[in-house]
Amino acid sequence: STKTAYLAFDYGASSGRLMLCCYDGHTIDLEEIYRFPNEPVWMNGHFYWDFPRLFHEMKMGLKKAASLDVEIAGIGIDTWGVDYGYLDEDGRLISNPFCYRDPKNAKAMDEMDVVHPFKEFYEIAGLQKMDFNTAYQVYYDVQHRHYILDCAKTFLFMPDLFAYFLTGRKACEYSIASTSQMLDARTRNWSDALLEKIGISREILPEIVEPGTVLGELTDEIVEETGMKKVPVIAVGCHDTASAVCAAPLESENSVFISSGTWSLMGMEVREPIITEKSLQYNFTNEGGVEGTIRFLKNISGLWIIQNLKKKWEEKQPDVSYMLIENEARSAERRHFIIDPDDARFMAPMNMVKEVQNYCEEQGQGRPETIGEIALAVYNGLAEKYRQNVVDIEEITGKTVDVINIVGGGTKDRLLCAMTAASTGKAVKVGPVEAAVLGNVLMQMKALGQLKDVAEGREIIKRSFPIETFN
Ligand code: LRH
Repeated sequence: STKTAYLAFDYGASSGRLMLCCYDGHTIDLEEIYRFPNEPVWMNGHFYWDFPRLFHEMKMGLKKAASLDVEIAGIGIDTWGVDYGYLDEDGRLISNPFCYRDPKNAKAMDEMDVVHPFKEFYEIAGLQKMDFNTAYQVYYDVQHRHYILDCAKTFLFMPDLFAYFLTGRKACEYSIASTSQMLDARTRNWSDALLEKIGISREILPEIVEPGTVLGELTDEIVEETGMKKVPVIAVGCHDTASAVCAAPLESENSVFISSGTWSLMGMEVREPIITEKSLQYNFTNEGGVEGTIRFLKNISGLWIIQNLKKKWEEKQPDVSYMLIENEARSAERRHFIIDPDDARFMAPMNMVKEVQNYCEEQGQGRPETIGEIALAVYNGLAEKYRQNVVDIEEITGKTVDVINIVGGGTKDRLLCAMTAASTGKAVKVGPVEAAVLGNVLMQMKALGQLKDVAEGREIIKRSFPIETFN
């Protein structure tokens, strides 16, 4: 017999996956049917995403799905935030999108700061100051690559680009657009005042659609090429973090989430943006969520540093696994090392091992030497960030945090989960691992009338996946 299923594409900064998700009226189950690497390409001083390859992989995934004995009800796409591309008048992609770790961003931010103080942006967009915010990247295009804007007819974010090439529909989904620093956080629409400061024309910005909007069906060409049926593509919470928070089994208004992966996105789900002197001072962000929510959070560099340490260690010791790193950190001899994971030097260094060692030495901590000591410096740094963040959230919102829900791939790091409970003194609930994919599916189900709302979806998640508590 055939089962009804949903396809969720989840693109992360180092790999992408296609998951097949089946709902039987009670629980959801997931199966990874296709996975591929996503490596930014360093070329002549810039980092680019290899968009045509990523789109090719998308079609390979669809081919695989078409070969299975399942009825596909919908397709959803979520990706990392902020990055984008331009289409020309014939709908062709003008240039490969830059990767958010591109070094031009820091320069662009400094340039824009001189002309337009950050505060003017914060008051409207309510976004944390990060040099990769789309606004700075677009400012760079305006100042240094104007030839691209001269022939650009449409601006789209990453997930919107994929959806466009699958369906022909040009739209910007709200949650991904909310990472741009080009929206008014209160009206949830493009801010003319900010667009003017950046110098981008409103005309190339498409309409903003809510998570849960059916964008359209696969084009005939895609149907022909992949063997899929004419399945609808749905704008879900297209920002991976929006999808992850959508699936986080938050139990009260006092719950804090950490969407843990390459980044740690830590904050609260609230009804209205919080844009105050304090939130500005503490550098908190207001991103858009599903069902009209605001994700009031802080971007903290997450397991990125550990991922890059692992890559470096693997060069000499191919059997270095995350498990080994965790165990080494647990039993490290000297335990005082600590870094600031958000220091810009850890954004894209040539040698992460040396970067961590040098940081500790420069800070007068001595030099961590073993895998365990170096990894522990990072874990201590993250746990300290989480602790401080809880204090800041409580001060800004006036709420007392009861539980921290950790979701996403980073939940597999049990040392980090345990250290989070220890450093914050809060109860920590862990799971599900596949939060972004699940949030993606919930919004498809909602769009197709299979689900009343996210609250009901979160109940399904609690029934379907184990949630573990760390005290
Ligand atoms: C996490 C994430 C995060 C930021 C960063 C660029 O994958 O989406 O929320 O936006 O990537």
